[in-house]
Amino acid sequence: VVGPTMPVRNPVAQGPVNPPAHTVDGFVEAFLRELNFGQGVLLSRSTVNDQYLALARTVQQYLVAGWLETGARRRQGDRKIIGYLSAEYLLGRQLDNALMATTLGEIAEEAMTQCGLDLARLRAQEIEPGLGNGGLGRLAACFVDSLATLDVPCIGYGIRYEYGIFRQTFVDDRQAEVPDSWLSLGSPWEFPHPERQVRVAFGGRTETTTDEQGRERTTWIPAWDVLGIPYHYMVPGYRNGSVNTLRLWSAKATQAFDLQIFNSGDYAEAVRSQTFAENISKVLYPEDSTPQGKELRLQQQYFFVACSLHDFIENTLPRDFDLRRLPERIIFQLNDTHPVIGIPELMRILVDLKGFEWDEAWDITRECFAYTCHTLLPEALEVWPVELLGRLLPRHLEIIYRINDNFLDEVREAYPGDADRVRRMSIIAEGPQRAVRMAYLATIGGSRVNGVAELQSQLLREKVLPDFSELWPDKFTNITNGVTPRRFLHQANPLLSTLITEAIGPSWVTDLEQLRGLEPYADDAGFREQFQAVKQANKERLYRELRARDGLELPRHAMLDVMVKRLHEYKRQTLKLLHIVSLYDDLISGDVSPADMVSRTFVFGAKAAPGYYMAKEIIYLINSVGRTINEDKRIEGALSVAFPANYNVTLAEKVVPAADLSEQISLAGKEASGTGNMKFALNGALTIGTDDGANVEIRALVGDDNFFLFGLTEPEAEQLRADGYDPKAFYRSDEKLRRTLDLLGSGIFTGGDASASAPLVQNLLHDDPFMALADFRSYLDAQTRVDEAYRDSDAWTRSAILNVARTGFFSSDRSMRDYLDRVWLA
Ligand code: CJB
Repeated sequence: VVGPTMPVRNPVAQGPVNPPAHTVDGFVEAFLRELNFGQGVLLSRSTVNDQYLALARTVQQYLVAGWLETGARRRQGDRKIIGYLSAEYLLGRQLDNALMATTLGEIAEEAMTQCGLDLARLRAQEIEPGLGNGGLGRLAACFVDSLATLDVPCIGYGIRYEYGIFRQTFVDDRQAEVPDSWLSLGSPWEFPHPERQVRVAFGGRTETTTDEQGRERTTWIPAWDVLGIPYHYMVPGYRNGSVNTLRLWSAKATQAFDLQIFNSGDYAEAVRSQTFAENISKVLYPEDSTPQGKELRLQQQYFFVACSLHDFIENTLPRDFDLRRLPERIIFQLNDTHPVIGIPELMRILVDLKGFEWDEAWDITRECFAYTCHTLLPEALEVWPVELLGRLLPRHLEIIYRINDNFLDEVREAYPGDADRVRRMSIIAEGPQRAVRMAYLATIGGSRVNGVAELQSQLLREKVLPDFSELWPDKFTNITNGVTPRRFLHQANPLLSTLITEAIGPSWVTDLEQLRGLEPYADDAGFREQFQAVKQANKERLYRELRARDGLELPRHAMLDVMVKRLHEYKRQTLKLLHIVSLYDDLISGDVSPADMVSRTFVFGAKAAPGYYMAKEIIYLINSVGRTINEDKRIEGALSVAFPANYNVTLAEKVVPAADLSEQISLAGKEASGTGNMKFALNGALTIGTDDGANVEIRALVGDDNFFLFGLTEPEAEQLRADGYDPKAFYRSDEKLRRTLDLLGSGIFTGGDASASAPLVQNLLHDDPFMALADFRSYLDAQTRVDEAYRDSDAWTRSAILNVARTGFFSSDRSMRDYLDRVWLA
């Protein structure tokens, strides 16, 4: 037990107290202090959870000084702040990241050993905050990491969901969802600030009056409100002492319960309004790309945006700040359409609450927002029924109407007599149910619009928002996504990281283009051998993990062929499945003997939105096919399939470094960017992929020889659709495809019940919306090229090294610099 004396500080001291000494002894002492005084237990009586919580708090002590110092520095300066508005942050575990940022890894390891504890065990105790669905949420997490590392002032704003993305389990091969109670064992990484609560109103009506000067003033008289409580999280930069803030909002009822009703004995009724209000931040919508038109989702969006704007204007800006200069101090980046309601909210603040004239407020507002579009799927562009928006946010709807009226006047002026264009460009979609097109509002109300990879940005201009890009060509730009090299290479792949550092020195971690320096090593036999040994060690680490986590037994030596991402038809896990079935067919029909086949282990990881029927059927069939193949002794282990449940960031950190082959096989023109594709290439997997999303740029950088391209291009796919795509025709004309689909539909994978595979098989034969059958032949041919390449392990390793060396472009540090140049400081 640490002694009771605490150093007494001068109460007028302005700076933070010093962190514990950066030594094993200093760490041990701080840890025991946290355990004793924070958790209230003795080491000898403590649970693993106590130890983890104390450890997390200890590491934080080292970060807090930098955080307070960064905050003070930011407040003194007048640099523009990036207000990143995102409904999702898929952060992954915090402890490892904090240890890495503070260089405390070895000290913590030794300190725990001295306490008789195992750091790895404590690490494993952390439940990752799964406050996002997939790519979009993970991108936000990479971006805030990079901004802190670049020492750029940023506040990440979002929602502190009480339950994050559901935990996936499999029951009889089908997905079942379990709530993700990530907070249940305590949450050491957050700092709640209930005293900084913000009141957010909803519903009601508006009233317009005329003041003495004859000016109209509108007041919103809401019907109900909730409180937003901010929780602060530290976002440490990489070893630069700079620590930014993530501010996530939690909803709380304005009144805990109705005492009178409670006293009358109706307990359920007494807490009804509390439950209603607090539902707002209860759970993350488990939708990816397909917005659910749920009232609660709109409430969530307005809730966190209103809290964030209020927080910035009232609490972050200096008192009496002249709001005409707002664009000098803030740019709110809209991470997809989810926070777009912020545009009318800022107009409401400026016009209704601060007394600005409309035009001046509009000029300010437009400078304060920029919009990133992450999709090409029309169904993923959010629209809100006018009726719903008007009921929930009546004043905002009026503001949107006025924005639209003014904008359409501009269109009429630019294109006289073109009524059709006016209709097309209106924020309000007419029809049986009038609706507000949030992407249009974002484009009109923002200073810049960007896509997330070259191809998608081009298609965004040409197909999704063509009228807008014609009207304002300069508003549109591309910023190709990136991933943080800290988490996804340095931390997730320590062996490769060490190998790289030995070759080219350590500064690649914050300057990823330096990986170019590895190119000559691709021709160095000794280096290739080391590289292969790293890959093999990473595979074995993954297999150990899958054995412990999922009870899976996988062969040590096989090509590791990986497809991990959300389950979506456009991503075409089905095409991967057809490939596996076709190889199985080769084996059981005797066309190929197991000894002649390149052994492969297929790893899937994918969650399906709970309401997405076809996606869940696909999961069921992957599991059924996998089970059948794994149990079939005839094929002598030539193929095996692993589908660990609940793929998340933590598992990704083990999967990505182990992969040989990265499957990026979406139908061209559908995947906006992909970021998994970048993580795999950076960790030395070769990609088999279509000409889609950021694959295009990956291929251009790594070179055709180091990438397996297949499939229709976007214009070809469009042409095929225009000509009347008939999947049956492909089925009839390609014998291998016919055998494969027939085998999949035969019932041999589903306990003899052919009807169990019918939903997917029939869908492919009769509809196949993402043209898996059209690309099947080309995909199989590319997989044959993969086999050939893999047989020459030296050449394969050479390609793998070149993938690492040439993908430094995909650092999110570079993405952030691009945003600074083209959007935020442009
Ligand atoms: N994306 O994860 C989502 N959710 C959406 O609702 C829309 C798009 C993904 O965003 C990633 C980050 O930009 C992209 O890499 C990915 O292609 C896209 O599907």
